[in-house]
Amino acid sequence: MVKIIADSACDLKDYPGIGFETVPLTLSTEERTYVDDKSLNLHEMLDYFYSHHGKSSTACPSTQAWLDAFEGADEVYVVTITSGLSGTYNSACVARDQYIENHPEAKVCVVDSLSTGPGEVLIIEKIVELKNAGKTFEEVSSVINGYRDKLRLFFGLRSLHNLAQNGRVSKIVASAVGIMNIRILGTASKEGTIEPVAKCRGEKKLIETIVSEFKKIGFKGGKIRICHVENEVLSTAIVTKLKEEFGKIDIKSILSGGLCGFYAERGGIIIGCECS
Ligand code: X90
Repeated sequence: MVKIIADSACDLKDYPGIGFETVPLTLSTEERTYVDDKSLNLHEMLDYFYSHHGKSSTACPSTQAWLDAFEGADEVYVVTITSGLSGTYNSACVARDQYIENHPEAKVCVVDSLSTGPGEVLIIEKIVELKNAGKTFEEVSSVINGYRDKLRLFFGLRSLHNLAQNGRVSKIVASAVGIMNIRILGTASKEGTIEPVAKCRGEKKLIETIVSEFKKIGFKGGKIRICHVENEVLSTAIVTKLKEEFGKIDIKSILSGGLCGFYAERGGIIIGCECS
């Protein structure tokens, strides 16, 4: 049996027609823990974290959680959030080694997305496409990292509070935002870490800057996936603008899951695109 397994930072709940599962990260304060699975209520979770003034943190899936998801499969593809910001990739690799030790006939390929959310989605969709075209494990694993390297990720955030509090971005970078109406536009570096690109006053300016970044990287109309944190208005505006600029493109937008919602924060948006 073939399984495609991603951590919950991919924001997908289901992927019909293929053996797809997600393994949750968790989000905690000293008094409460949220498991980022299908049952999570994003709105309630965000309300809780905004009303909580103590420390909050996140944790990657345990090796055992990955092993439980692998169970029953003899061909596994794992897609994780960037190893530059999370221990998730590492725990998946430990699980892969253990699984192969106990199931010597099984094949497991772990892909470090060097990205999150929509970047993971593009990789998952590519694996599905290759499997549906009848590609073998060896064929898929030999091309998937090359595909990953052609992806780019951008994000527009209203606040970097949770990223800074958890040491994922420097306090100096974070202090530039949080001021009324300022949005920070950032990108994933080649190493899968956060790189600030520009500060934008208002969402109109943010959209314009996204379009000019897309032009700068030589975007030619590849696939685009977006996740938003309760900001349907912004995601719709971005979809409209990108179609206007680049013509007919395959572009889809979804609501974020818990992990990206917590870090991108309310109003935030994350955009992944193919860029060859
Ligand atoms: O292991 C853990 O506890 C998870 C830590 C994840 C930390 C960062 C998540 C970022 C999500 C923010 C904007 C996108 C930045 C992506 C750059 C590669 C969303």
